[in-house]
Amino acid sequence: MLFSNFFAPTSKNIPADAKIASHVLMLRSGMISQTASGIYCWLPLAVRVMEKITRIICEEQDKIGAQKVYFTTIQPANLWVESGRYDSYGKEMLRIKDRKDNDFLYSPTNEEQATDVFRKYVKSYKGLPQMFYQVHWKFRDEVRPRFGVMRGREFLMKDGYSFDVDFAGAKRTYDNIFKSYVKTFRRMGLVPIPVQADSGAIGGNMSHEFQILAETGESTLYYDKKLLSVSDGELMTTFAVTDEKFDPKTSQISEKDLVVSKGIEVGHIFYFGTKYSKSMEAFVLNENGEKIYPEMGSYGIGVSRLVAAIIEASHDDHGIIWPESVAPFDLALLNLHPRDGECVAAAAKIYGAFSGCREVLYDDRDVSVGEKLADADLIGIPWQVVVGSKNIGENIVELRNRKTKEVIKMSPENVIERFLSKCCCHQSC
Ligand code: P5A
Repeated sequence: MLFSNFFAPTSKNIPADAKIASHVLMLRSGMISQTASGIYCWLPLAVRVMEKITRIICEEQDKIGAQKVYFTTIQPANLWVESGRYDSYGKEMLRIKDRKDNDFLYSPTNEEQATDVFRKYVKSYKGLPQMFYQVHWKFRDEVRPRFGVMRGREFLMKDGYSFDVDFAGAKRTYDNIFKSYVKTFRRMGLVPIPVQADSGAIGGNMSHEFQILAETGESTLYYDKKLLSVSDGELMTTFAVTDEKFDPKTSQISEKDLVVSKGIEVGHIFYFGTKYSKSMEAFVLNENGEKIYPEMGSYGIGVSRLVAAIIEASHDDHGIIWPESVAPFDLALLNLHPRDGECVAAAAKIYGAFSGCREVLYDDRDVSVGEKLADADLIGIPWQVVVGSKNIGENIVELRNRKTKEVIKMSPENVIERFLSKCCCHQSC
């Protein structure tokens, strides 16, 4: 992609309500554009990141047998009347009427709809277990939308719903999801802290939040410092709670191991038994022809929030530092002197060699060296290949690491070789 054609409207005028790094950096780098309070358009850089995040999530979901669907963003109100949540959900729900005066709503979550699809088609215990997930937009009319996409009103969520024949099955599913979430967040370069949580409006009696540590987080976490070094299996039993639940008198964490930090909730999982299957009469028949109500759970990841959360966890004074797995591009190619024929030829050669194999943002703009370097640091692509007049006479370019700031001088051919040897796209490269 040529930067001169790329729609990343970088900006220096940041509104005063942008108070945290991720909000400021997303606006400065032209990732998002606000359209109303808590409602944002997602521009190309942000979409590239969100799609990488989505892909990691979907791969990990598919591995544990969850099946991707699309429920709808608009639901009929009667499903929520059946579950009893139509009134209790309150003002966070955006209520809509169609032309025939029927009541609808914009999905804040989809437990009812998942239960409805299930009950229409699964009639026997042989159809269990079952697990669906989607990555879809939600709307919650939050009292205080803030911090940009971190707490939006419209936001993208991965939401999953499981149906099991009994508690033992539901617990197995819950544990599998738990482990899969740990892997999912780690693949994004994050350190997830699972926290025992309340289940709030979703209901139920077993629930974990997945938090990542960040000074700007809205949650206060109390956790055992062992959490940062235990194995994935032990994570579930090592102790962490949010402030609402922390009581120093009954705490299982010894004083010397206790750490108090701020966190961002990037995921939340719930086991709620037969709450929805019973209220919505979603039952199957067992071997003896008796009714059983499936044991359910629901599992959420804040996909759009993750874009901001990853920035909170990984940035410096100059801008964003994307982990490679979610970076909008693999490489930033900076031609510092676009009027110098040798530089143009070298940059074109490198760009051409990666075509179709590596995602490269080629800064071919006729702007100052300072602006190019500053924009590259702001946008935060993990590797920068810098082509400049001084070095190119000796057939040298600089490979810079955005995170470590390490600079390695090498020939354009070596840069090409280095990145293509990691390539697994099965093309002719
Ligand atoms: C679980 C899946 C649920 O809605 N129902 C379906 C359950 N859980 S949750 O905790 O309410 O939300 C799941 C994750 O979505 C993110 N999130 C948000 N992101 C941005 N803006 C918001 N206003 C917002 N609300 C929730 C969080 O990451 C949360 O963990």
